[in-house]
Amino acid sequence: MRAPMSSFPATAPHPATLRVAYRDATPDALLAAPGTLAVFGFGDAAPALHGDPRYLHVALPAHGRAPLECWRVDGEVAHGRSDGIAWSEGGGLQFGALEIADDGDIDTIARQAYARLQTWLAASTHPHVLRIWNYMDAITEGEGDAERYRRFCVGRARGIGREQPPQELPAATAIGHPHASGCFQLYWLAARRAGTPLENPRQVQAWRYPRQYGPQAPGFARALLPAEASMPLLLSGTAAVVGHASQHGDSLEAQLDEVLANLRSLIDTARVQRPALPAQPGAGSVLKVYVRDAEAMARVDALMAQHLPEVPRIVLHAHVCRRELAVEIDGVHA
Ligand code: 3EB
Repeated sequence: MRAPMSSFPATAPHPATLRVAYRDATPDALLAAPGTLAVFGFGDAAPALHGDPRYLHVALPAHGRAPLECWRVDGEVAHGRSDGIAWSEGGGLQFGALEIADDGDIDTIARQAYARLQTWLAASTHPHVLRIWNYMDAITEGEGDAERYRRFCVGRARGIGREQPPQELPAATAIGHPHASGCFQLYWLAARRAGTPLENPRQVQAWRYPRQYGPQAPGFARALLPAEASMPLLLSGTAAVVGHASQHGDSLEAQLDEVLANLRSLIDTARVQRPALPAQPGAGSVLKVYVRDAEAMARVDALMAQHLPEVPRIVLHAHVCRRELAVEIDGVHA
Protein backbone atom coordinates (compact mmCIF):
# COMPACT_ATOMS: atom_id res chain seq x y z
CA MET A 1 0.00 0.00 0.00
CA ARG A 2 1.15 3.52 -0.69
CA ALA A 3 2.25 5.67 2.18
CA PRO A 4 -0.05 8.61 2.90
CA MET A 5 0.86 11.77 1.06
CA SER A 6 1.60 13.60 4.27
CA SER A 7 4.63 11.42 5.05
CA PHE A 8 5.94 11.26 1.48
CA PRO A 9 5.11 14.49 -0.29
CA ALA A 10 4.97 14.05 -4.05
CA THR A 11 6.82 17.28 -4.60
CA ALA A 12 9.79 18.81 -2.84
CA PRO A 13 8.93 21.35 -0.15
CA HIS A 14 10.56 24.11 -2.21
CA PRO A 15 10.36 24.50 -5.98
CA ALA A 16 13.35 22.84 -7.63
CA THR A 17 16.35 25.14 -7.92
CA LEU A 18 19.63 24.27 -9.61
CA ARG A 19 22.66 26.49 -9.25
CA VAL A 20 25.46 25.70 -11.67
CA ALA A 21 28.83 27.31 -10.98
CA TYR A 22 32.51 26.90 -11.80
CA ARG A 23 34.57 26.78 -8.63
CA ASP A 24 38.25 26.82 -7.80
CA ALA A 25 38.09 24.33 -4.95
CA THR A 26 38.77 20.69 -4.20
CA PRO A 27 36.10 18.06 -4.87
CA ASP A 28 36.04 17.31 -1.13
CA ALA A 29 35.30 20.91 -0.19
CA LEU A 30 32.47 21.17 -2.73
CA LEU A 31 31.02 17.74 -1.87
CA ALA A 32 31.00 18.65 1.83
CA ALA A 33 28.91 21.79 1.25
CA PRO A 34 25.17 21.39 1.88
CA GLY A 35 23.01 20.84 -1.19
CA THR A 36 25.76 19.63 -3.54
CA LEU A 37 24.12 17.41 -6.17
CA ALA A 38 27.15 16.84 -8.43
CA VAL A 39 30.74 17.94 -9.03
CA PHE A 40 32.52 17.59 -12.38
CA GLY A 41 36.27 17.64 -12.95
CA PHE A 42 37.67 18.22 -16.46
CA GLY A 43 40.97 17.15 -17.91
CA ASP A 44 44.18 15.79 -16.46
CA ALA A 45 44.40 18.23 -13.56
CA ALA A 46 41.15 16.97 -12.01
CA PRO A 47 41.04 13.72 -10.01
CA ALA A 48 40.09 10.74 -12.19
CA LEU A 49 38.22 8.95 -9.43
CA HIS A 50 36.46 9.75 -6.17
CA GLY A 51 34.61 7.53 -3.72
CA ASP A 52 31.62 9.88 -3.72
CA PRO A 53 29.15 8.98 -6.53
CA ARG A 54 28.39 12.68 -7.00
CA TYR A 55 31.86 13.27 -8.47
CA LEU A 56 32.34 12.65 -12.18
CA HIS A 57 35.58 13.01 -14.11
CA VAL A 58 35.25 14.09 -17.74
CA ALA A 59 38.49 13.39 -19.57
CA LEU A 60 38.16 16.27 -22.08
CA PRO A 61 41.34 18.39 -21.81
CA ALA A 62 40.76 21.89 -20.48
CA HIS A 63 42.25 25.16 -21.65
CA GLY A 64 44.35 26.32 -18.71
CA ARG A 65 43.49 25.15 -15.24
CA ALA A 66 39.77 24.46 -15.41
CA PRO A 67 37.73 24.97 -12.25
CA LEU A 68 35.32 22.27 -11.11
CA GLU A 69 31.69 22.47 -12.18
CA CYS A 70 29.34 22.32 -9.23
CA TRP A 71 25.58 21.68 -9.16
CA ARG A 72 23.72 22.70 -6.03
CA VAL A 73 20.10 22.34 -4.96
CA ASP A 74 18.00 23.46 -2.01
CA GLY A 75 17.58 20.81 0.62
CA GLU A 76 19.04 17.47 1.63
CA VAL A 77 20.86 15.37 -0.95
CA ALA A 78 20.91 11.56 -0.88
CA HIS A 79 23.37 9.62 -3.03
CA GLY A 80 24.51 6.14 -3.91
CA ARG A 81 25.40 3.64 -6.61
CA SER A 82 22.79 1.18 -7.88
CA ASP A 83 22.76 -1.02 -10.99
CA GLY A 84 26.03 0.55 -12.12
CA ILE A 85 24.52 4.03 -11.97
CA ALA A 86 26.00 6.74 -9.77
CA TRP A 87 23.16 8.95 -8.54
CA SER A 88 22.15 11.72 -6.22
CA GLU A 89 18.77 13.26 -5.46
CA GLY A 90 17.56 16.31 -3.63
CA GLY A 91 15.44 19.43 -3.97
CA GLY A 92 13.25 17.82 -6.63
CA LEU A 93 16.21 16.98 -8.89
CA GLN A 94 18.34 13.94 -9.66
CA PHE A 95 21.84 13.56 -11.06
CA GLY A 96 22.76 10.23 -12.63
CA ALA A 97 25.76 8.88 -14.52
CA LEU A 98 26.73 5.65 -16.18
CA GLU A 99 29.83 4.56 -18.08
CA ILE A 100 30.29 1.70 -20.52
CA ALA A 101 33.68 0.45 -21.73
CA ASP A 102 33.96 1.25 -25.43
CA ASP A 103 35.04 -1.76 -27.49
CA GLY A 104 34.25 0.06 -30.73
CA ASP A 105 30.62 -0.98 -31.17
CA ILE A 106 29.10 2.41 -30.33
CA ASP A 107 25.67 1.43 -31.72
CA THR A 108 25.32 -1.40 -29.17
CA ILE A 109 26.85 0.67 -26.38
CA ALA A 110 24.40 3.53 -26.95
CA ARG A 111 21.48 1.09 -27.15
CA GLN A 112 22.48 -0.49 -23.83
CA ALA A 113 23.12 2.86 -22.17
CA TYR A 114 19.74 4.30 -23.19
CA ALA A 115 17.87 1.10 -22.35
CA ARG A 116 19.39 1.26 -18.87
CA LEU A 117 18.48 4.93 -18.57
CA GLN A 118 14.88 4.19 -19.61
CA THR A 119 14.59 1.39 -17.06
CA TRP A 120 16.09 3.61 -14.39
CA LEU A 121 13.77 6.54 -15.10
CA ALA A 122 10.70 4.31 -15.22
CA ALA A 123 11.41 3.18 -11.66
CA SER A 124 12.54 6.58 -10.42
CA THR A 125 10.86 9.20 -8.25
CA HIS A 126 12.45 11.66 -10.75
CA PRO A 127 11.16 10.22 -14.03
CA HIS A 128 11.53 13.32 -16.22
CA VAL A 129 14.95 13.63 -17.79
CA LEU A 130 15.60 17.30 -18.58
CA ARG A 131 19.20 17.25 -19.78
CA ILE A 132 21.63 14.59 -21.06
CA TRP A 133 25.35 14.66 -21.86
CA ASN A 134 26.98 12.00 -24.06
CA TYR A 135 30.77 11.87 -24.23
CA MET A 136 32.37 9.32 -26.54
CA ASP A 137 35.62 8.49 -28.32
CA ALA A 138 36.30 9.03 -32.03
CA ILE A 139 32.90 10.66 -32.66
CA THR A 140 33.55 11.44 -36.33
CA GLU A 141 35.49 8.27 -37.18
CA GLY A 142 34.05 6.15 -40.00
CA GLU A 143 32.58 7.14 -43.33
CA GLY A 144 28.98 7.87 -44.29
CA ASP A 145 26.42 5.96 -42.24
CA ALA A 146 29.25 4.05 -40.53
CA GLU A 147 30.42 7.23 -38.82
CA ARG A 148 30.36 6.65 -35.08
CA TYR A 149 28.09 9.61 -34.26
CA ARG A 150 25.53 8.31 -36.75
CA ARG A 151 25.79 4.81 -35.25
CA PHE A 152 25.38 6.37 -31.83
CA CYS A 153 22.13 8.03 -32.99
CA VAL A 154 20.85 4.66 -34.21
CA GLY A 155 21.72 2.94 -30.92
CA ARG A 156 20.22 5.77 -28.82
CA ALA A 157 16.89 5.56 -30.67
CA ARG A 158 16.83 1.76 -30.30
CA GLY A 159 17.65 1.96 -26.61
CA ILE A 160 14.83 4.43 -26.05
CA GLY A 161 12.65 2.10 -28.13
CA ARG A 162 11.35 4.87 -30.34
CA GLU A 163 12.54 6.08 -33.69
CA GLN A 164 10.06 8.94 -33.64
CA PRO A 165 10.75 11.66 -31.12
CA PRO A 166 9.32 10.95 -27.69
CA GLN A 167 6.89 13.41 -26.11
CA GLU A 168 9.51 14.68 -23.72
CA LEU A 169 12.71 15.34 -25.66
CA PRO A 170 15.52 16.37 -23.33
CA ALA A 171 18.13 18.99 -24.09
CA ALA A 172 21.40 17.22 -24.89
CA THR A 173 25.06 17.36 -25.75
CA ALA A 174 26.93 14.72 -27.79
CA ILE A 175 30.67 15.38 -27.90
CA GLY A 176 33.82 13.46 -28.80
CA HIS A 177 37.04 13.01 -26.86
CA PRO A 178 40.06 14.17 -28.88
CA HIS A 179 42.12 11.35 -27.32
CA ALA A 180 40.74 7.86 -26.66
CA SER A 181 39.28 7.53 -23.16
CA GLY A 182 38.18 3.90 -23.61
CA CYS A 183 34.74 4.65 -22.34
CA PHE A 184 31.30 6.00 -23.26
CA GLN A 185 29.92 8.33 -20.62
CA LEU A 186 26.29 9.31 -20.17
CA TYR A 187 25.08 11.62 -17.44
CA TRP A 188 21.85 13.43 -16.83
CA LEU A 189 19.70 15.80 -14.83
CA ALA A 190 16.21 14.49 -14.11
CA ALA A 191 13.32 16.02 -12.19
CA ARG A 192 10.09 15.17 -10.47
CA ARG A 193 8.28 17.53 -12.81
CA ALA A 194 8.45 17.55 -16.61
CA GLY A 195 9.81 20.64 -18.36
CA THR A 196 9.09 22.13 -21.79
CA PRO A 197 11.39 21.21 -24.70
CA LEU A 198 12.19 24.25 -26.84
CA GLU A 199 13.23 24.49 -30.48
CA ASN A 200 15.26 27.19 -32.22
CA PRO A 201 13.44 29.06 -35.00
CA ARG A 202 16.81 29.44 -36.79
CA GLN A 203 17.29 25.67 -36.92
CA VAL A 204 15.44 22.62 -38.20
CA GLN A 205 14.42 20.41 -35.30
CA ALA A 206 17.25 17.88 -34.92
CA TRP A 207 14.76 15.01 -35.02
CA ARG A 208 13.71 16.26 -38.48
CA TYR A 209 17.23 16.38 -39.94
CA PRO A 210 17.15 15.04 -43.52
CA ARG A 211 18.53 11.62 -44.46
CA GLN A 212 21.91 13.04 -45.56
CA TYR A 213 22.98 13.26 -41.89
CA GLY A 214 22.40 9.59 -41.19
CA PRO A 215 19.74 6.88 -41.01
CA GLN A 216 18.46 8.04 -37.61
CA ALA A 217 17.82 11.70 -36.83
CA PRO A 218 19.17 12.71 -33.42
CA GLY A 219 16.59 12.80 -30.63
CA PHE A 220 17.11 15.97 -28.63
CA ALA A 221 15.52 19.39 -28.13
CA ARG A 222 17.56 22.57 -28.60
CA ALA A 223 16.86 23.66 -25.03
CA LEU A 224 14.70 22.73 -22.12
CA LEU A 225 12.72 25.10 -19.95
CA PRO A 226 12.13 23.45 -16.55
CA ALA A 227 8.72 23.71 -14.92
CA GLU A 228 9.92 25.94 -12.10
CA ALA A 229 10.81 29.58 -12.70
CA SER A 230 13.60 29.11 -10.13
CA MET A 231 15.41 26.78 -12.55
CA PRO A 232 17.78 27.99 -15.28
CA LEU A 233 17.11 27.49 -18.98
CA LEU A 234 19.06 24.37 -20.05
CA LEU A 235 20.85 24.93 -23.38
CA SER A 236 21.80 21.96 -25.56
CA GLY A 237 25.09 21.65 -27.36
CA THR A 238 24.78 24.47 -29.89
CA ALA A 239 26.89 24.70 -33.02
CA ALA A 240 27.00 26.82 -36.19
CA VAL A 241 24.03 24.99 -37.71
CA VAL A 242 21.37 27.09 -39.47
CA GLY A 243 18.43 25.23 -40.91
CA HIS A 244 20.12 21.83 -40.92
CA ALA A 245 23.37 22.92 -42.58
CA SER A 246 26.75 23.64 -41.02
CA GLN A 247 27.84 27.24 -41.66
CA HIS A 248 31.21 28.93 -42.18
CA GLY A 249 33.35 25.82 -42.61
CA ASP A 250 36.29 28.14 -43.32
CA SER A 251 36.04 30.44 -40.31
CA LEU A 252 36.15 29.68 -36.63
CA GLU A 253 35.27 33.29 -35.78
CA ALA A 254 32.18 33.22 -38.01
CA GLN A 255 31.14 29.86 -36.51
CA LEU A 256 31.42 31.29 -33.01
CA ASP A 257 29.26 34.29 -34.02
CA GLU A 258 26.66 31.87 -35.41
CA VAL A 259 26.71 29.79 -32.22
CA LEU A 260 26.12 32.93 -30.14
CA ALA A 261 23.28 33.95 -32.48
CA ASN A 262 21.73 30.51 -31.95
CA LEU A 263 22.07 30.78 -28.17
CA ARG A 264 20.47 34.26 -28.21
CA SER A 265 17.65 32.90 -30.36
CA LEU A 266 17.03 30.12 -27.80
CA ILE A 267 16.99 32.68 -24.99
CA ASP A 268 14.49 34.82 -26.98
CA THR A 269 12.31 31.73 -27.47
CA ALA A 270 12.41 30.87 -23.77
CA ARG A 271 11.56 34.46 -22.79
CA VAL A 272 8.22 34.23 -24.60
CA GLN A 273 7.21 31.74 -21.88
CA ARG A 274 9.43 33.13 -19.12
CA PRO A 275 9.93 36.89 -19.60
CA ALA A 276 11.81 37.15 -16.30
CA LEU A 277 14.83 35.37 -17.85
CA PRO A 278 17.60 37.88 -18.68
CA ALA A 279 17.53 38.92 -22.34
CA GLN A 280 21.24 38.25 -22.87
CA PRO A 281 23.79 35.75 -21.57
CA GLY A 282 25.33 37.35 -18.49
CA ALA A 283 26.55 36.82 -14.96
CA GLY A 284 23.73 34.33 -14.30
CA SER A 285 24.70 32.17 -17.27
CA VAL A 286 27.38 29.47 -17.32
CA LEU A 287 28.79 28.23 -20.62
CA LYS A 288 30.98 25.30 -21.62
CA VAL A 289 32.83 25.83 -24.87
CA TYR A 290 34.01 22.81 -26.87
CA VAL A 291 36.80 23.51 -29.40
CA ARG A 292 37.94 21.00 -32.01
CA ASP A 293 41.53 22.18 -32.51
CA ALA A 294 43.70 22.44 -29.41
CA GLU A 295 45.63 25.34 -30.98
CA ALA A 296 42.40 27.34 -31.32
CA MET A 297 41.40 27.16 -27.65
CA ALA A 298 43.24 30.33 -26.60
CA ARG A 299 41.68 32.28 -29.48
CA VAL A 300 38.18 31.04 -28.66
CA ASP A 301 38.73 31.87 -24.99
CA ALA A 302 39.77 35.41 -25.95
CA LEU A 303 36.75 35.82 -28.26
CA MET A 304 34.42 34.65 -25.50
CA ALA A 305 36.00 37.16 -23.11
CA GLN A 306 35.39 39.85 -25.72
CA HIS A 307 31.79 38.87 -26.62
CA LEU A 308 30.54 37.77 -23.20
CA PRO A 309 32.90 39.10 -20.54
CA GLU A 310 30.49 38.47 -17.65
CA VAL A 311 29.73 34.84 -18.44
CA PRO A 312 31.75 32.23 -16.51
CA ARG A 313 33.09 29.65 -18.95
CA ILE A 314 35.20 26.55 -19.33
CA VAL A 315 36.95 25.96 -22.64
CA LEU A 316 37.52 22.28 -23.47
CA HIS A 317 39.31 20.45 -26.26
CA ALA A 318 36.59 18.31 -27.83
CA HIS A 319 35.28 17.09 -31.16
CA VAL A 320 31.87 18.23 -32.37
CA CYS A 321 29.79 15.56 -34.14
CA ARG A 322 30.29 16.99 -37.64
CA ARG A 323 33.87 17.32 -38.86
CA GLU A 324 33.40 20.81 -40.25
CA LEU A 325 32.13 22.19 -36.95
CA ALA A 326 34.97 23.82 -35.02
CA VAL A 327 33.11 24.92 -31.91
CA GLU A 328 30.04 24.08 -29.86
CA ILE A 329 28.67 25.65 -26.67
CA ASP A 330 26.27 24.34 -24.04
CA GLY A 331 25.26 25.66 -20.67
CA VAL A 332 22.60 27.20 -18.51
CA HIS A 333 20.99 30.64 -18.52
CA ALA A 334 19.37 32.32 -15.53
C1 3EB B 1 23.73 19.84 -34.03
O1 3EB B 1 23.20 20.93 -33.92
C2 3EB B 1 25.04 19.63 -33.33
O2 3EB B 1 22.97 14.10 -30.78
O3 3EB B 1 22.44 14.63 -28.74
C3 3EB B 1 24.21 18.93 -30.51
C4 3EB B 1 23.54 18.59 -29.33
C5 3EB B 1 24.46 17.97 -31.46
C6 3EB B 1 23.13 17.27 -29.12
C7 3EB B 1 22.90 14.91 -29.85
C8 3EB B 1 24.04 16.65 -31.23
C9 3EB B 1 23.38 16.30 -30.09
O4 3EB B 1 23.22 18.92 -34.67
C10 3EB B 1 25.19 18.29 -32.73
